[in-house]
Amino acid sequence: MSRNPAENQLNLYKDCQKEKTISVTSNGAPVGTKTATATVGERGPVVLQDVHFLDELAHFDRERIPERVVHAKGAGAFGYFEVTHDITKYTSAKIFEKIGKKTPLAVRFSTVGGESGSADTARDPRGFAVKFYTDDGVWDLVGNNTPIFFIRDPILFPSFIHTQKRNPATHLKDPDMFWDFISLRPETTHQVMFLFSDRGIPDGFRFMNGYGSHTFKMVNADGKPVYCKFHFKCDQGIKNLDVKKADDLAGADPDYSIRDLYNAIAKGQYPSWTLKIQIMTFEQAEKHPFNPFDLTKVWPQADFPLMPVGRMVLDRNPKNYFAEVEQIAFAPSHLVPGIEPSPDKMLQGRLFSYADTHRHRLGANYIQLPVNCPYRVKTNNYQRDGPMNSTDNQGGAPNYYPNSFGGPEPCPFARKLQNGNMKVTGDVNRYETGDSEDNFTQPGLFYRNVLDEAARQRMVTNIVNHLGNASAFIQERAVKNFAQVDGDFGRRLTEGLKLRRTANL
Ligand code: HDE
Repeated sequence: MSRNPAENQLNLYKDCQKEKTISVTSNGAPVGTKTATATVGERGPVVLQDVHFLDELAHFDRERIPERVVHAKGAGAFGYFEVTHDITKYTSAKIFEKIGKKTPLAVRFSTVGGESGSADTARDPRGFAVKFYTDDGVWDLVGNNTPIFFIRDPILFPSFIHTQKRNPATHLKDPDMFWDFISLRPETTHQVMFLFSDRGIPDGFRFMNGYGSHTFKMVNADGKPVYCKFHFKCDQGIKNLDVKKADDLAGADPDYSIRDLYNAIAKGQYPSWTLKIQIMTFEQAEKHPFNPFDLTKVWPQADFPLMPVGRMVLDRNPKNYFAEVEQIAFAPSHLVPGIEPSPDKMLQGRLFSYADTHRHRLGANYIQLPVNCPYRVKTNNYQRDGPMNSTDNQGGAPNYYPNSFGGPEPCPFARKLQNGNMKVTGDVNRYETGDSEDNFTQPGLFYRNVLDEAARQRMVTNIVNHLGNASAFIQERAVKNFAQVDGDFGRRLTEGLKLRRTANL
């Protein structure tokens, strides 16, 4: 029987072994037996001096690190990015230095709400996180397969995520929690429609686009900034799963997407994406009819056309899942000269959250782990010590700045680019954003222009089947919001929910 590369991994490993290896203890001493504990007599008890046994259990007891609070289930892969078009007039980031330049990278795709053992085919956004190991340090673009998000103020994120997770009493997913929050925060409408459309269940990880989603800032060698958005367009084309197939797979093969990616790469069918950017000048941003830093909106491509930049290819599977995927740590704060954050409040919130969660999940020295470290540069800085420091701790170099003893000096070129003049004025306040921005114009365009009639109907059915499980007053409030997108949308939902109720009687 022919087996696919994932099924056959252990045989492939065995075939590569040239000679037998000797098993040793964690302190490197050869092990005499792996199959018997040391006991008093044949029937026990076990003696405390069997330190090898104790060490095995103690290590086993600590095998799991906390799973990611969101995006816990995912798959990783490695590859490269190659520049195909010159964008040096916008950015001096070394990764985009010249056409043909290749930069190694790591990627992690994920679902968002489910735990580490949950089904890959859930209706959920997909994480699309890319780590570029550039000549100027690590740059992480930590995006999703959607160009927008549910909320526009980061203070709402913990609550929003709680509503997508389990009810604290029942430990079940709870449609009331989900739709209560969604319907109370109408800025979620655009992303919710995307989620319940066909693209809400991509066919694995190879057939979806990726988006940096936020507005970022690019700075060129003269220090001139522009705003930009990043889009990874899938070269394989878009493929989604229909609801029935996704449900079947959730039972029959909950690891469908991980398996699909692993086998494609192992068979040499390397997936690739074309990186494109949209550019908005500061002057255009001033005049733009809506807030260009609002993450619930797209920048219309007619006004801000997509420009090709390069190609991302994934051509290597992880050699060890824990070392290279579970421990990989992406952070929007991992930026390099030439790429900076915009004022987007959501991005600003994320600048804190990721490195913070890594310090909790992996420890203060998470960046020293091989998959995370900026291995293409020498890390000379003034950070020292901390748990699990696994380097030479920068030897005898001075650990304070300024110093007179040859410690690392700041780089004038980076100074020119980083955190250049940015004029900000305004009163410090807590500005409510739920209704202050337009919540329904772009969802209306999505409903009428992006979806065709069949896709519209599928989205309505998907929403009815999910929303129908929520309390009646929440259903009503949600439909009121959707009706503001388009009257026809509201009517269809009302009708669908009515039919569903009648059928259940
Ligand atoms: Fe995340 N998000 N997020 N997120 N996110 C995490 O960081 C957070 C948001 C995204 O494969 C966490 O390392 C806040 C938008 C991806 O390892 C955490 C806010 C987008 C991944 C976190 C957001 C994302 C994460 C959990 C609102 C798309 C998985 C584990 C301000 C543009 C990365 C971790 C991987 C993971 C916080 C919103 C994408 C808790 C506070 C918007 C792809 O730090």
